[in-house]
Amino acid sequence: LPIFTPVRSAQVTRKTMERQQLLTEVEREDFLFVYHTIVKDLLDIPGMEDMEETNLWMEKMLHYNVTHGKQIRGQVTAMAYKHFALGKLTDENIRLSYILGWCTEILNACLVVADDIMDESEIRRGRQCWYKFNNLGLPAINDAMLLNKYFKHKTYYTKTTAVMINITYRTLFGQSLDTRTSQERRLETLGLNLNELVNVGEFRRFTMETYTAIVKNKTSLYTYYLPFALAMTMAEIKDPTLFQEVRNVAVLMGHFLQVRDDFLDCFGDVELTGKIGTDIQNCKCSWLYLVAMQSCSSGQKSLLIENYGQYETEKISAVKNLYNELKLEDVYHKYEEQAYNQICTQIQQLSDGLPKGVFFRMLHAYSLHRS
Ligand code: DMA
Ligand code: MG
Ligand code: MG
Ligand code: MG
Repeated sequence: LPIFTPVRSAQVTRKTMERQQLLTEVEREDFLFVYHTIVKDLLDIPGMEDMEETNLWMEKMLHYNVTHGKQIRGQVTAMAYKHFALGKLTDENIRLSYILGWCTEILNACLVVADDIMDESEIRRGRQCWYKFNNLGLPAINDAMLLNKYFKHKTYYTKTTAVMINITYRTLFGQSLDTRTSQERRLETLGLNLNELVNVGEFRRFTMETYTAIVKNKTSLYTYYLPFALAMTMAEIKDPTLFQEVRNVAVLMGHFLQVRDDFLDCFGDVELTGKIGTDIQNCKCSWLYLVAMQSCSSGQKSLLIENYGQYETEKISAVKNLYNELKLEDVYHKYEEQAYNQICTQIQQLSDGLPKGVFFRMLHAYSLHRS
């Protein structure tokens, strides 16, 4: 089994991150080259000759949002396709799998641009969030255009499009539940007497069950299931049990990733995560908050409820201090080790037809960043 490396900011250097590559350097060059060709297609729309300046702006917008991540989803789509294609592995099919990979990256870019608006974030990947400049544009760039252009005559066209749409929907539903859960919680906190709240115990929606549903939909399916499902669909894998196995392990891996993301929102080093946390003031149904609520005294509980979901710096600090008092960093590291081992066991137990190595590499590639 791969060696377990806990996420402690001091221990994780850029070098460690660089070692966790997916495609080889040469393959990554080709992958990027394909990006430049499809961007031309996306922007070169007949009848838009009068919009040259806007086209240039769109191109800039795409580069800003699509190419600056680690491209894990896109690379995994390509790697998984190489595994599944067997006799069908031609240069042309590899190029098409790269295009599918870029579809997952463009989808991710759309999702994070919108997510940063919803979460009122300031920076992403170490740079200003896109909506701070201009929130228009990206959602108009449609994966459907790419799929239609390159895949419409392929036998697997309808299915890949359906997978893309289905998983996009699931993600938007997850984001909707995520946002509404926070909004309702905030309203409840403001509208109800504090003692009453503490006596009532948990709020209706702030439970681990809700958390699991949010995370499965907003993170796991598009991050871990989509790249494999697209590759398998392109390779015309028919066995539904294989898709189900991938889905199951994707849900576990996504949960692990989001718990880490929630942890880093508060405890992460901005230099390494490239973003500044907003979960506390945004009243997020975060793993840290749920664990804190489970393990604190009734006095600490009122303090937490009183200070959570508000913008004042002192209130945010009060929540962070309480997280420290409750030693949530240790609780997280225990969770991480146990969940990591469980995921490794699950990957080992996957059917022989599935690319275990790609799952492991993907698990490790996300050791720090999510984007
Ligand atoms: C976001 O969860 C999920 C999607 C679909 C982008 P999040 O808001 O915790 O992500 P981040 O911490 O990257 O903003
Ligand atoms: Mg966010
Ligand atoms: Mg969010
Ligand atoms: Mg987050």
